[in-house]
Amino acid sequence: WGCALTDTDNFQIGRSQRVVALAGGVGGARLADGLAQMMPADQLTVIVNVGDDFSHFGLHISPDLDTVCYTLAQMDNTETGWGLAGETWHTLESLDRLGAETWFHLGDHDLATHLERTRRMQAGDSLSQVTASFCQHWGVKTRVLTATDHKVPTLVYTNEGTLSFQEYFVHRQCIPSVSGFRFEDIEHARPAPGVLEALFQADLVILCPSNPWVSIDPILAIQGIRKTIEDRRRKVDLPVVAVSPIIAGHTVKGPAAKMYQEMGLTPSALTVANHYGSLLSGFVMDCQDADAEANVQALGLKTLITDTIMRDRAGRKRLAEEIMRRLGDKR
Ligand code: FO1
Repeated sequence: WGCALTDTDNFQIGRSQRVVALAGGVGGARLADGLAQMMPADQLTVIVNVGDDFSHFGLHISPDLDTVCYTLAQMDNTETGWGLAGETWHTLESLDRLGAETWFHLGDHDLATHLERTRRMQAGDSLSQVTASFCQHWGVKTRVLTATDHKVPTLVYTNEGTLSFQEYFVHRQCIPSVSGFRFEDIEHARPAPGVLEALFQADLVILCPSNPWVSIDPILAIQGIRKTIEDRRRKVDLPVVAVSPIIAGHTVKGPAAKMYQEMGLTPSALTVANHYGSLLSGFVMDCQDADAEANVQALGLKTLITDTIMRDRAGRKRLAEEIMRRLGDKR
């Protein structure tokens, strides 16, 4: 599989290394967990995509927030990457008997999250407030921020019409051919409390190996977020590192490579590096893509070539340590 791994045991996190990670679903949650394993909790902030959020059975569902928090709380179902370990499905079975929609699998324990989040938001709490409270109850010490408290549902333009994200991703299993995306009402969205402050104070920003189109772009598109990162890149040479979610033309999980193909772009680590353009100072790619290193460096990027597949919690931590050690400084 991976390439010869450098030893990272002697790596010590820099004292003032405040890290901000931008994350979407499974890949993002896993690297966030790797970072959380190796950093003091008060030095790591994870900003999470909310474009996948939707209302289902009248419940406000935030899949990426739940995936990140469940993973950081070590409560996650490690096979699927989403939902809870040890889940039961009695409610779903009863819904099925009622002829209700069951394409989106809501587990009995997971339902508590959606019920309580919905109740609190209907009582006037923001998604940020609910997230902070849930993290406390789940014992998540890392700061998890919603990218925005505004509803910015991702719409997917496909050959079967414009689909909501979960309709495309789960109900249609990513089969329709994609031609574009829209983050609805994004022009009215503002960064959630703490987001810009975290970016202003960051010593390193990491774009996790999530889907660039529908997990990272929806965060960067929120007013002020991309600009703040770019300003600090220019003014204080802030290191901004992306981890390619595409390895040898494919993803470990999810439709990112298929989306690139359908958008007329070659799915590759180089394409991902170009996707983020001037935002980056560094790029992490898998050893299977080592042949593309020179082309990525030609974009002016520092590169880290390593085994980017996170097979277990130790693998997540190793990748996080390598990124911090090799690309974490301004040098
Ligand atoms: N993904 C699926 O492929 N099938 C499901 O039935 C499903 C249910 C589900 C329930 C709660 C939750 O938080 C996530 C869930 N996901 C499911 C994953 C979700 O669609 C994706 O994690 C994100 O939206 C994309 O990263």
